[in-house]
Amino acid sequence: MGAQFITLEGSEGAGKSTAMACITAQLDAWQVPYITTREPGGEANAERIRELLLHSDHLADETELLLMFAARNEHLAKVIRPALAAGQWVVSDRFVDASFAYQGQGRGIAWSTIEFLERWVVADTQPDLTLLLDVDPATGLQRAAQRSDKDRIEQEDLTFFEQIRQGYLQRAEQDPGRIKLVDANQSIAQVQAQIVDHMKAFKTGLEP
Ligand code: Z5A
Repeated sequence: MGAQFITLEGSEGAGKSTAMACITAQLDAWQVPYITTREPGGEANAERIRELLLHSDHLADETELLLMFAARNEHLAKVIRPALAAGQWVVSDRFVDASFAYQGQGRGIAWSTIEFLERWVVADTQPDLTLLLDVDPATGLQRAAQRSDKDRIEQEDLTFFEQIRQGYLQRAEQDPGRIKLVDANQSIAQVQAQIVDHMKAFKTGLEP
């Protein structure tokens, strides 16, 4: 069983942090070597770009998209590809699907533009499994409201996060083999049970 690339996606307040803990507990149980990482960020230069992305006063939508891919390129070159090549599984909190959902559906940038960047930057380093936490945007925003300091993207309104959800669902429809939907409106225990089921099914699919 070779190293696998797993990504976690979802809109605001979907519960990614909780889900990440559940995924790593499963990997620990299987005793596979892995690293966890995140986007935007996951590498020194990419983390500096993250700062710019989340805490600048204003960014043009196109700049936002290009910075996401600039950070992703650093992340892929210095963290993701070397880890996979060394036999480590990689679990990333967000990856390229987020660009389609946020910059594509949310900001209104043509998917064909993002697909071009995806072909160039991501190339064949596509995730093997993506768990998409799908939550009703109003519920997600309510959960996230518990957080005190919202970054630039988190300050967007409900309509924006409804678009994000549609973007993610459209992506899932295009690639149902890779992107597995998790109903994140349910309780934490139920969400975790769904994640474990998807992980087990994924591993079974890898076995000879
Ligand atoms: N972004 C982008 O635009 N384009 C891109 O290409 C990429 C990213 C890669 C930073 O991401 C921003 O970058 C993000 C998208 C954009 N902006 N937004 N919005 P981030 O992943 O670092 O930030 P985040 O989206 O704000 O996620 P988060 O803080 O890591 O996690 P979360 O999923 O929103 O939620 P959480 O912290 O795990 O949970 C929120 C609360 O809900 C917490 O109190 C939990 O205990 C609670 N919770 C969780 N699950 C449940 C259930 N099932 N029931 C009840 N309560 C729950």
